[in-house]
Amino acid sequence: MAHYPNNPGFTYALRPFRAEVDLQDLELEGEVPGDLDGTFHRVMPDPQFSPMFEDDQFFNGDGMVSLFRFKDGKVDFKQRYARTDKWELENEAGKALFGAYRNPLTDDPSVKGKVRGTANTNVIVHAGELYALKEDSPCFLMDPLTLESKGYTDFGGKLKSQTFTAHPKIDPVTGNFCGFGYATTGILTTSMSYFEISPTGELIKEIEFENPYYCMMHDFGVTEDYAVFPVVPITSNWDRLEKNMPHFAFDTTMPVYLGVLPRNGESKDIRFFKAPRNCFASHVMNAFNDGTKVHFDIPVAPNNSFPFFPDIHGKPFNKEESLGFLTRWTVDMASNSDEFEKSEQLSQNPDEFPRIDERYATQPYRHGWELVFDVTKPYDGPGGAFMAIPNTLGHTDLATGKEKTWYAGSESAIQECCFVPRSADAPEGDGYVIALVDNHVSNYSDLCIWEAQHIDEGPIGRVKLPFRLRQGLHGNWADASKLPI
Ligand code: V55
Ligand code: FE
Repeated sequence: MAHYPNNPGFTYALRPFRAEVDLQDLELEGEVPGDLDGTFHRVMPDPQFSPMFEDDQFFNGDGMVSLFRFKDGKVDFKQRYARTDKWELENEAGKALFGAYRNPLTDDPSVKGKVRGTANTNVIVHAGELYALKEDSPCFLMDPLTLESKGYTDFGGKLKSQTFTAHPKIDPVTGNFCGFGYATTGILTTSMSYFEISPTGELIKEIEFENPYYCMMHDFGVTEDYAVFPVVPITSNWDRLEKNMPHFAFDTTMPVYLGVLPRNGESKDIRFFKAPRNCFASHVMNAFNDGTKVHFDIPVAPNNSFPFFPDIHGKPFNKEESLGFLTRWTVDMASNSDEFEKSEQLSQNPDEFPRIDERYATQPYRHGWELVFDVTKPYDGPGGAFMAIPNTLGHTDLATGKEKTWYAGSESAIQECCFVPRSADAPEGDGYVIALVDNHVSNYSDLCIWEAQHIDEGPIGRVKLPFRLRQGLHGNWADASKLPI
């Protein structure tokens, strides 16, 4: 009998969910805007079987994709596993065959050489397909409406990169899907690739280059003219994998860089600018350029934010230093200096999971939304908090510097939010913000809806699930015009 590990990674708020679901016409409360016509897809790691190792990483779970379909004031719900090669092989065997996170040395010999991807990090509609993404593997395709799995794609044999980021950007001017891969030629390698995929799904460019050192490059920035790569020392090596230590570890002694590549350039054009100090950074809010000056907005913490990726020199996790604040890094491609021009803190609240009005991706912009960790507020969930809880939603007006927040209460955590424009041509930031709010005591999740610029007034409506979902990662709204209907 397979029992999940009896530890905080698999119990209480993180108990696996594992159920595929079909529900028509979810219960609604308050106002659910009747003219919203589109989909919200999101994904959570949700291990199909008990993992091989008790201390398995949250990031190692199989991707379970949820779909909220909004139309005519009603919301339907569907949930399916991304039936990756890994999922199929393990489903056939009735047990886990793949071992530790990013460590093929720990796999059952029967799956040697198989794609280890879980498609558990982000889901986004492009060219009529749902791309289900995990940064260590190729792009996995699903049907956006039925959630039927279609398998991995290499874009007709054209994409050289063996890996595909979970944090692509869609250029609102060209409609191109901008992505990258790291460790593109094999695990732990420093090879990188920047690529663009047309609105009809054709690979139209790929630029390969080298990173200064191997690191978890989880997200990046795209501006009108440049692709921007944060090099942060969440690193690894073969010795760690041979000893079955956690794949990644944080190194406080290594430099942080910002790599900038002209989108119309070639490998040799990349420049790496050195940050003023070592720091942790993960999710990018937005980036834009003013001529050769490149602005890159990202929550930055003075130290490691991931307790499950230990300090490489063995220092204990520092909860206070793990909190990040939205920061603007500026570098100049015309400068002779290889250092940052400026680093400016933009937020007073510890935040992560930044989002924008995606119609302003790559462009100067005004509005950002994020999850805030208000550590001054209590948490009354079962099992207690072993990490800071994203208990508050935030809105940052970058024009005025004003911030608004909404606290979810002591029993709840908020999942990553998503901006939905009121209409295709509404001004920037005019619309709604949606996010799952999980009550860890009553064990229900509501997909809450806020007026995007008045989140402090609380949700205007709730789409109610008859259960609580597991903590997830990322998701996106797709207008009906983008769906294969
Ligand atoms: C992240 C998440 C991942 C992963 C690597 O948030 C980095 C960061 C859900 O999987 O594999
Ligand atoms: Fe992410």
